[in-house]
Amino acid sequence: MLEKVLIANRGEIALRVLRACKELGIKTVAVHSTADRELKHVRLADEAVCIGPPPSAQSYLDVPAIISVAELTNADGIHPGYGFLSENADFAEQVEKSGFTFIGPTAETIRLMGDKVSAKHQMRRTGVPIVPGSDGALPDDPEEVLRIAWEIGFPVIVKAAAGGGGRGMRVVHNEEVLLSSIQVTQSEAQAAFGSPVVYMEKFLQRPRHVEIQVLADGQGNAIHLGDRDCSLQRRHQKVIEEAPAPGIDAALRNEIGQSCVQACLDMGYRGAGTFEFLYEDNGFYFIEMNTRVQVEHPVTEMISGVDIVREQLLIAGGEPLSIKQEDVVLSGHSIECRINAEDPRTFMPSPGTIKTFHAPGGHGVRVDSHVYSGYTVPPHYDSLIGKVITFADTRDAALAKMRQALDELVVDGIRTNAALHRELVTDTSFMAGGVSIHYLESKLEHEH
Ligand code: MV4
Repeated sequence: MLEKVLIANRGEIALRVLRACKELGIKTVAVHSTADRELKHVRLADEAVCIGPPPSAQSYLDVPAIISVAELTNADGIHPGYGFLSENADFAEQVEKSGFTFIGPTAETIRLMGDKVSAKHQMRRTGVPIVPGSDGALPDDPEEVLRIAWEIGFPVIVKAAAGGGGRGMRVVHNEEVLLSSIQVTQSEAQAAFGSPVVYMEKFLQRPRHVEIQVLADGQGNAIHLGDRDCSLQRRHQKVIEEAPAPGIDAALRNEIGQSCVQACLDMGYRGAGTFEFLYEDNGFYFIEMNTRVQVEHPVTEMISGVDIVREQLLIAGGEPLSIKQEDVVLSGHSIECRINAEDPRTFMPSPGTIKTFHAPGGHGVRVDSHVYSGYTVPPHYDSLIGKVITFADTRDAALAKMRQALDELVVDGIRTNAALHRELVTDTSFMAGGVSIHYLESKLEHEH
């Protein structure tokens, strides 16, 4: 079992990891920038070490500094949270080579899933349904590329193999602009990721974003914890997530969950992970896998009763999974609203000092947040200041709880997106369930 964990992150997820460690009797080490001395988890940690100035590149992304602190404090595990170094295979490798446990999959797995072409290959091998497209990277021969595009059928989407999360992709509607679009995407990919490799897929026009949460121990055991719908997003930033995804056939849900479990077993996956799918016309199409804990993990915890971060720590400590698939009972419905420090009109980050903070509460209400009255949101990092999560027997009841929770929430002194959430939880289309990935952006376009 792990005895002391270094938390290589900040904000709400650092606090989330700290709480899970404390509950398991694991000591904690916080590393933080000079801008983050006042973070709640820094105060709660057994030890805290400042690792650099505010810019992430000189603190939360400084691999030698983080590993030095692990050595100095005698930590045995490093939890990367999400963002920052969480999906950096080189970091995972360095952590392990320095004799520490990386709380996540192996560097090899992170690399395999980080390359979207090899990730799709891996899924094809298991039989996880994928978006129809080029079988691997696009070839150089223009004739060949055109043949592939016609076989897929326009519109197509060209994506960087090293991209993901919406970076490095381009929709192509006809043959005339195909080759030039590929060239532009290749140059952008080279500049952004250092690799020009691109692949092609059928462009799905009105899908939903549905993802499956998995846990695997790397010892031959894997389970899934059902799905989440994360379709409500703006510019690839999720705004509201929920579990389960509304209106999905139970047999299909189990089938897709089982195929994700099989993929975990086939690649020897270890840790928590998420399989991302586009869902359209009752079909699931794999696009990417995330090899980290995600912001929206609480909605799955609420409907499954499984503490995902606790499981990450137990798996990293070498414990076999204690939960079998038969033991996983998904019940009720959970919704998460991401509260951001941002301008409600421009969506620009709006850092500053929170004069008053009151978290909502009550039965079925959970708030994952590191902020408090008097806390200053620094301008250097992402603007997430907390997550309001509700859980109830039904989706309608979880929505009703969310309306009440948002009415109770007070964040004074800075601008936030709380008003947008209040509007969304009374939006008729969202309330009906199952809106597409384009819904929020088109609503904002029409109403603002
Ligand atoms: C797509 C797509 C439509 N067709 N792939 C964007 C983020 C990255 N994870 C993949 N993305 C998309 N891939 C095909 N073949 C549409 C998107 C997409 C999207 C996906 C999930 C959530 C929000 C999105 C917003 C715009 C586009």
